[in-house]
Amino acid sequence: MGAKLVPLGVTVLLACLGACPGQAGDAIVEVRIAEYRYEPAELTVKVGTTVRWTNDEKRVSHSILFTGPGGFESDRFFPGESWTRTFDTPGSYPYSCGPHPEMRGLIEVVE
Ligand SMILES: [Cu+2]
Repeated sequence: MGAKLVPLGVTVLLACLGACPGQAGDAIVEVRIAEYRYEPAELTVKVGTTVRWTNDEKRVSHSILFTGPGGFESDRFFPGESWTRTFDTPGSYPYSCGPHPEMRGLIEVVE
């Protein structure tokens, strides 16, 4: 019995190493940052989702500055680096970039 369950668990784990869009909880959704833009700029995710922003620029650093209530700014992160946040509460999370306020994004977190 147990011998049959283990391979299934391994298969599920491998399948979700990247992103598991549309799956509730424990998923990672990627946002790429390039040419002073967040791509995608707007995302809707389920509660429990982790969003990972990756800096794909050549030389400029960026941050994620949440501008809503209780907002805060991430550390600046450089090309090749990433920053993650897990969203455990439904709501609307607008953000911009600390050093580049013209960069805008939005995470909508739903049940
Ligand atoms: Cu920036």
